[in-house]
Amino acid sequence: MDERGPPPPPRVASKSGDKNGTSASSDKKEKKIVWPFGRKNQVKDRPEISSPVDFEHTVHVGFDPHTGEFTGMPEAWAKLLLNSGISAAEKKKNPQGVIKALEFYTANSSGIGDGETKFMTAQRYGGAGSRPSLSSDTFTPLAPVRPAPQPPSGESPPDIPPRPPATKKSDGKIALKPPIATTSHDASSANQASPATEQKRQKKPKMSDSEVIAHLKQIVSVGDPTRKYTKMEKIGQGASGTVVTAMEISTVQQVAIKQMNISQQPKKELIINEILVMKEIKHPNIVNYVDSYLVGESELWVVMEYLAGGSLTDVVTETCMNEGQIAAVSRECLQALEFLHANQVIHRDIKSDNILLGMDGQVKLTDFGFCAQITPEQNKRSTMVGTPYWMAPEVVTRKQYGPKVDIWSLGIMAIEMVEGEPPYLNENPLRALYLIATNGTPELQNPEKLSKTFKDFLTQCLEMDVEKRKGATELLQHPFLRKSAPLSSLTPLILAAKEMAGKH
Ligand code: G5X
Repeated sequence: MDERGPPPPPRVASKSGDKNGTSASSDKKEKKIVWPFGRKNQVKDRPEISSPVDFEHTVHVGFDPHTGEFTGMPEAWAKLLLNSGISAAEKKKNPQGVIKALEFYTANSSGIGDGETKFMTAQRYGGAGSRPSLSSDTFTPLAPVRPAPQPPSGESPPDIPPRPPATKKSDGKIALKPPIATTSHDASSANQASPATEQKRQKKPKMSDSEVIAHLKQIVSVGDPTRKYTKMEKIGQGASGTVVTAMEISTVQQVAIKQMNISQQPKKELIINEILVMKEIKHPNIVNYVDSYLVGESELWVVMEYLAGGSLTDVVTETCMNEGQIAAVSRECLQALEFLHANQVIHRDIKSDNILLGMDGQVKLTDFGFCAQITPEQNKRSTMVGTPYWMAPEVVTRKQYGPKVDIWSLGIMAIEMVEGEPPYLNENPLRALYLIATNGTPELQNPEKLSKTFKDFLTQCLEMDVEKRKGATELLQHPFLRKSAPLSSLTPLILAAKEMAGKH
């Protein structure tokens, strides 16, 4: 039953080889190179640079395969690139990937979509980045990275192995501001991205505070929630607001309340969307919407059920899960996704931070702040939304995408459950984006430690070809899920994670 072995050594591709990303040796292990931009041909070692690509007309950035230099690159981009740790060989291998990563990165940080960090739990995104370089003028950010690893502090509940610090190490690194949502035009016809088209795309007029409030007035409850709820205690804080626990006076039930300042929301449509969608949705694997209120001049409070077990992030960073437990969590998440996708909702920010646990092992998907409602006619989106490390390649490379982006992210989350963190978390964020776009399906640190059926499950989730990637319903039939342990087997993990957290 116990499959947790010793700590896996660092990942070759993203961690050990090239920690600072300055040497050119980092691509030696990358065998599977997929050209993610339209044509699906394999790129060999020898760079095969096709110059007449669309974006050249708009961006005017060229690449000279002989010098290995980009031409006509904006100074800000050149600066970022210089510090990115993307090697010369990598530039040659996938110059378009570099451009895509830069487009993505700058679009998400320099005001185009304006920075929208939303809620993130302080537990995970604690420390300040220690990597220098990226905080240039052009880069606003940069926030949240995981907290510094703690030395193993001895005893933890009997049979729960603490996650060894080696695999927890992701401190002091600069991470992309988690979740981002930039362009406002979903399903826009523009598939080619460039600073030029990007500017155009987002010309869609933003909703003003008063428009948003007028709209919200029609959907929220009337009244003063401070008369209904008491004992508010903060449990989370992010750029877009605060999450508190509270007690409903009439029922003595505990709830969670997400308190958002409307004027500080970069994408105000999304908060309306979150309420409209969640009002309609009820599922045992989804955190239940309870109520919402306008409070004071411009605050929106969203009341929801409270889960006391904390997030799956706490568990994956502090403990080692076995395959039975991973299968159980995966199944519960897939049930949520099957339901959402059947109801034409894409979550778009699946990651362990957004999986909440009940003390007896319930698993519930939360934070629909970035979800999208699709229709049969408009079933594709192109907004860049999500958290980079979990993003499907089709999102990073800015193609049109659908519900299967959630399946990819679930695959990345399954890697979190194995390794404690998503691939490339320690990379310079620009390089991480490049690697997602270039490498496609990430490699495991210690594949030999996983069962064949689990690896197959991961392969199905992390399939580059969206058409071939399985949907939630199909994946629920996967043999790996038959390994599921009872949900009650999660309780010791939750307790162990809480205990560990108490020590640091
Ligand atoms: N333990 C919940 C949310 C869910 C559907 C509309 C966002 C946090 C944090 C957060 C902690 C909770 C909630 C309940 C626990 C959050 C949301 C959401 C919705 C209905 C609202 C953030 N960042 N929680 N129990 N934690 O710390 O989209």
